[in-house]
Amino acid sequence: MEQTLALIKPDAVQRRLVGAIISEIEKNDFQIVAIRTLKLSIDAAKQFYQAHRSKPFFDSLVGYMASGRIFVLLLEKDDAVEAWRKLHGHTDPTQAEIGTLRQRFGIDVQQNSVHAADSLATALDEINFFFGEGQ
Ligand code: IDP
Ligand code: MG
Repeated sequence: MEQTLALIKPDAVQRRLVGAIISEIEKNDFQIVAIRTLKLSIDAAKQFYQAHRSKPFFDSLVGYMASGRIFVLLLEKDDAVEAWRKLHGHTDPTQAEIGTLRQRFGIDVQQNSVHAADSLATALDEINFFFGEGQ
């Protein structure tokens, strides 16, 4: 069974949307096989988003991701990576398909409520980042 990594970002946790988002995850037939909650340090947020380090929004993104508690979920389903990206929707909530989590819950292009690993390789890296040895 394929696995992927999901984050519920600070904007959604702060607005008490954790239950609603987990409910959608379960309705869409994902199995939640691990879950943890934490507040990222600035350094950890920088490391997690290092692929975006040269983007103009990097410092703002890191500050936002370290601004409050997040939830980290390890999800399992056939085709989990693709299925979770489809459910979470376009980066910009105003462009996200109707019914996707970002369309329903996202505030703006930065505070878009959820994160999905973008490939099988990234999923493995991100799962290791949050659930690997030493965590
Ligand atoms: P994704 O999360 O849909 O894969 P990415 O382009 O990988 O989008 O960007 C990672 C995260 O960085 C986004 O989810 C969002 O929180 C933030 N972000 C992306 N583009 C912008 C932007 O133009 N302004 C501010 N934040 C952005
Ligand atoms: Mg991405």
